[in-house]
Amino acid sequence: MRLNIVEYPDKRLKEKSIEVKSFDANLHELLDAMNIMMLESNGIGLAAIQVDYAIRALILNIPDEDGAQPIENLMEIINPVVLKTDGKTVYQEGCLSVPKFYEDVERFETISIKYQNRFGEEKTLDADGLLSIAIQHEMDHLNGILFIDKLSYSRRKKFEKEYKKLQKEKKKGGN
Ligand code: QAP
Ligand code: CO
Repeated sequence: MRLNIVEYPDKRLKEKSIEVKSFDANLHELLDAMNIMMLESNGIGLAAIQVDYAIRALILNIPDEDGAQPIENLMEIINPVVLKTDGKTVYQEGCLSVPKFYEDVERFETISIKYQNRFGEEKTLDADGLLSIAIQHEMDHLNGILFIDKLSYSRRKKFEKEYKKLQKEKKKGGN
C-alpha cells in the first residue's frame, strides 16, 4: 500500500470524514502505512484524509525529550468524540498538508476525548500540552478544517501571500 500526502488547496481536505465501522485488517494496514508516512515526512500527527482516506481515524506520535518517536508512543485514535475542554492556549502549528507554513493558532489548553482503538475498543484520554493541541488539530481534519482556516483575517492574508510565493518558486524550478 503506497500513500501520498494530499496537499492544500486540494478539495479533498475539506471533506467531512465518515465513521469507521469495521476494525479489520484493511484498517490496520492503513494505520501501519500512515505511521510510516508520518515518520518519513517528519510529522507528529496525521489524519486519514491527509492520505486520501475519508475515515475518522488519526495517528499521533509526540516526540519525547530526545526528539524520538518510538512505536510505543504511537497513538491510534478512531471515531474520537470531545467530552470536555478547558482553558485556552496558543501554539505555532504546521501541517503536512500545508508544507512550509507555520502560524500561531488558539486551541483549548486541555481536552478529554473518547475514541476507539484499532480493535474497536472504547477508550478515554485526558490530554494537555502538545498532545492536546495535536488532538484538536487532527480532529479538525476529520471535519474538513485546516489550521489555516482558523487564522485571523490578516494572518490568513499572510498565508495566501507566502503560498503564492512558494508556488512561483516551484514553477521556476526550486523546491
Ligand atoms: C499537527 O503537524 C500539529 O510544514 C501535525 O514542511 C502541528 O506533523 C499538531 C510538517 C503542531 C500540533 C502542533 C510540516 C513537516 C509536519 C511542514 C505536523 C513540513 C514538514 C507537521
Ligand atoms: Co494537519
